[in-house]
Amino acid sequence: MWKESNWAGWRVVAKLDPDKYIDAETMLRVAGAGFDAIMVGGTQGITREKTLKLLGLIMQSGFKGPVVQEVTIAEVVAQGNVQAYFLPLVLNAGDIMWLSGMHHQAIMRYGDRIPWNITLAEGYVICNSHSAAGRLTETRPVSVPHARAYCDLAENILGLPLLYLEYSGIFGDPGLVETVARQRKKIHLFYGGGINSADRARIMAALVDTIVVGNVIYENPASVEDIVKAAKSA
Ligand code: 1GP
Repeated sequence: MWKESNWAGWRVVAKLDPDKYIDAETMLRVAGAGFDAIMVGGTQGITREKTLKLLGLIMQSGFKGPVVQEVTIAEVVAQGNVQAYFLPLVLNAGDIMWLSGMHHQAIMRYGDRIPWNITLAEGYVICNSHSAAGRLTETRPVSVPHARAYCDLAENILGLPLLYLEYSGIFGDPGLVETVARQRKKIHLFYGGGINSADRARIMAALVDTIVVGNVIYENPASVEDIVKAAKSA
């Protein structure tokens, strides 16, 4: 497992999608905005070529922090080009492939070559069932009691280091996020979804350990510095 000291202090992370076009100016803006890390990953249209191209752009941008890959397809692993691999286990997946099946297959195939010391398992709860990830993994809507139970499952049964509340594309329910945050003992909480303003960043960053910022980087790059500042001061 990738050592906690490498990532537990992150407050705000940029998530860049290999399937989305990013221009050099935006990339420079992201590099200088103060993000604690860049996570590369997405749900649709992910290929090795696109992933390596994006990693090349990040390298050219001069970003100083860690760059990690969230692996959703075992065949697309950016060997040697990232500091760590984040492996999502979708706890509320309707299709067990996304909970453990893909992981099992990948280990069967690449077991000897997996650098476990730089991998990190993430318990994912996909709260937006209409998002691309929600549709792909066949999740159902998540109520507050369900979210609490998934947190218990992640922390007390599976012993995962990290739980990611994923609203991808929409701003989540701060009540649900707060309930999970209050109930957990020590599992690290990521929140992602719909953070497109400093206010939203402040609200969620006050509740969780780390917020993840995605779409707004492409839709309104001029706002990222304020979002990062807000997250860090929350
Ligand atoms: C997506 O959680 C991230 O995986 C961020 O979501 O794109 O809605 O910011 P947004």
